[in-house]
Amino acid sequence: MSNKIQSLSGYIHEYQKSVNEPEKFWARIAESFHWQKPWDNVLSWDKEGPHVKWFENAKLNITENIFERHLFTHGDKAAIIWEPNDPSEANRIISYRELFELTCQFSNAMQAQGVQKGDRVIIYMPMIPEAAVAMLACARIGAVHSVVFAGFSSSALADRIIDCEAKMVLTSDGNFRGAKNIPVKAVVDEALEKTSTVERVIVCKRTDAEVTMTPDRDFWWHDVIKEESAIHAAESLDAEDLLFILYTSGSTGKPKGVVHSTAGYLVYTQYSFENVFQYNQNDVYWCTADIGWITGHSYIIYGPLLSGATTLMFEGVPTYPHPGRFWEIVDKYRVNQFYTSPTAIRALQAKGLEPIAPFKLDSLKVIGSVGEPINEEAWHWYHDHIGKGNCPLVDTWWQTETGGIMISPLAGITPNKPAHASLPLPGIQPIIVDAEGNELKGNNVEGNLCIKFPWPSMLRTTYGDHKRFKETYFSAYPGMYFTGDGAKRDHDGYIRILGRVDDVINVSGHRMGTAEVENAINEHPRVVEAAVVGFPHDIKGQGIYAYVICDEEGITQEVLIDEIKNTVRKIIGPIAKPDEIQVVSGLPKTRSGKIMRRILRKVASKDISNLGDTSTLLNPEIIDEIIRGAQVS
Ligand code: 7RM
Repeated sequence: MSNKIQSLSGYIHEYQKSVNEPEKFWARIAESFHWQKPWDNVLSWDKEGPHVKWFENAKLNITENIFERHLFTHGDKAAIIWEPNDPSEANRIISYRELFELTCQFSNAMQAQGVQKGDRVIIYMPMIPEAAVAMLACARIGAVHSVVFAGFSSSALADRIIDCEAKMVLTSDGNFRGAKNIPVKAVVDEALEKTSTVERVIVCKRTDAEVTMTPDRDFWWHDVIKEESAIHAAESLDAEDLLFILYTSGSTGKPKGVVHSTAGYLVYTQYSFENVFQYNQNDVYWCTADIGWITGHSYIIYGPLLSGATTLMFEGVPTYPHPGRFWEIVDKYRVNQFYTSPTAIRALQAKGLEPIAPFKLDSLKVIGSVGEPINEEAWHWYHDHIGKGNCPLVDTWWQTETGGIMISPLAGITPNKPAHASLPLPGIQPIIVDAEGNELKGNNVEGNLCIKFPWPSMLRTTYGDHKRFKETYFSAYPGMYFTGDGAKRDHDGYIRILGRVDDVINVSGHRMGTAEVENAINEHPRVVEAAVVGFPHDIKGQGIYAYVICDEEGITQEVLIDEIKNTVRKIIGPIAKPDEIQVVSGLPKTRSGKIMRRILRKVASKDISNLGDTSTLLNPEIIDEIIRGAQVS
């Protein structure tokens, strides 16, 4: 039943099998799940499309694999432990049986409100169990969920609703996050002024904030479930039916809807969860991500629940009401596997050792990192002070597009090497290529990271735009998936991720497209042109640095900069707000009109020792002005 790898030699053996006979390998892994009808074909791969199908023509429902498959053995086991933002409020512990009933009941409610198989449902909710119920109920009835991080602005929310033509929005009256009480229903109302497809809004009561309810459109969660039974037969889905859409930023244009389908995602998230974290049946597992990101989808909800695990869901933030909050929770529930971001680690590291001192942390067996490169200093701090030197640290590299963890140590099995994502999981064939696409074989090489063979949880398309999918991921190196990351294979064959090589910046583990931030800045009426780059930031990994050309007449730079920051907050959300804005009179451009970002990146990083060749610039004199401006700002 279990597909858990037990040793390094076991890993090497499995890996070999997965590369030599991928279809046979994945068929064996997939056998442990519940299929309403088996597949005809494990993999079909059309390189030209490109089109990938896994477990073709199989029928299943992912929630049957979470609930029906486990109920007899562990119906009473805790599925979700929910810890509220405020430690003085009561927690909730929800068994598999209870979660099943809540899911069925909400499935009935959504259907009664007109949602059918294939319809898109937006989930814009805080970290409360109902958000998990919302995702699972969509999956149960075959609706396609698209979770939008509840920190995004109304216009970012509207863009996503419009792109996927959502029929329903699930939200709350408000969100508690640290000391903040955020009125999210009002954000939804504002977004819906710009959209036309949403027929129903279901509002879950959380903060008791005053909200406006639009008649015939808005309904309370507790009202719509009242009359519904807790029994619901799962919809029969095709292996390749859409499970969800999740929007993510790229180097160009608006965020794109990454599409994940049912069967492959199920198989891969469960397999990778069990193996990377080496989960044992009585363990308590905690991932601190938000369900608005892929990490929340795959490793708070689907991977753990498919494994019958107890998954902890935390509503709050690391430093509220005190900087020991994470460690207090670890001790309270005796958490065994803890998975967080380098940004959280660096922020807590900056608070010193005092906040950790009151806590034992002796239940921890595995600690994990995700979302951005973890620097060696943070790695060691995490390993020594949280893992107490005896927990394997899994540095997991993966992406929204990959659906699951691709390159990572397996806890306690793969020897730990600081700041190295290390080795690919079975079934994953990463290669490092040079600019021309030649594979750089052997060790001690550095280049761009591609994946040369399909894996079950890979994205199938970008919603409504297959051409964009092909262009974004399969055109740089035809026939291969290009990740957008640079990587190095060291002398031992261990992979180290070097970060993005495209115009994507990673701020606190959140992906931002420079073009997306530039477009938001350009919305300010006084902005003539903007160029955005990333720069190294002690806590956030990268910060956002914007160079703007503005009409400054009758306004001080200070006010202008404040206004521009607010424009970005309004258009995208607080996470995209630039850390630095420098007003300039021009931008360094090549004769073909392209902004020379390399120079802007160097100046933003305060590294002007070697600006490289600037002879092709149309306006080389601008560099001195930019350097001078950067040093005073
Ligand atoms: C899971 C997630 C993806 C981008 C990716 C990388 C960066 C993620 C690591 C990492 C170094 C890691 N999905 N990234 N994990 N870089 N080491 N362990 O974060 O779609 O939001 O971001 O994040 O650049 O391309 S994501």
